Amino acid sequence: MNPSVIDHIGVAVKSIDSALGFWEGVMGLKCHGIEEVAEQKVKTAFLPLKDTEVELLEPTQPDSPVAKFMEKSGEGIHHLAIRVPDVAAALEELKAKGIRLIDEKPRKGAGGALIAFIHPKATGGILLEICQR
Ligand code: CMX
Repeated sequence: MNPSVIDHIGVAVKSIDSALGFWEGVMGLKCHGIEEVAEQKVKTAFLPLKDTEVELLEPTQPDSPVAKFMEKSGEGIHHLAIRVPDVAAALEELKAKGIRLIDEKPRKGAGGALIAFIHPKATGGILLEICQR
């Protein structure tokens, strides 16, 4: 697997514009672009912080996974993303260990990364993303 760093922490928000008031206006982070990931029905904003980033996630549709998450848990930390050198190889390793996956194959995430999600039931309650840049 060879995990290296926490690539980003995903934070579910109702509105990226409002959330930036805090993350930029108060915390002094800088948003490096807003991108829509149509397949996931979310708009994302990345705010780099040294070797890692905060990713704000705003749902674009009521049936978005992030909208469903907020219905249940409200705004807050949604997922943790750990960087690996090879997502496909990491998925094979996880499959061989019988770990419950959400994505069986790598797919394209925001910022051109290759990503895959591991089910929270397999990780002790955290939605975990592995991410290759
Ligand atoms: N963190 C921790 N637990 C979570 C969770 C999250 N973000 N989202 C759901 N869960 C838990 C639920 O609380 C629920 O637990 P219980 O059974 O104990 O109540 C369980 O997982 C099942 O959740 P659910 O509400 O029934 O929802 P679904 O099964 O429909 O979907 C999940 C859950 C994780 C499979 C789905 O949200 C998913 O596929 N997520 C991955 C994709 C995603 O989140 N994309 C957005 C980010 C896009 C990006 O960064 O590019």
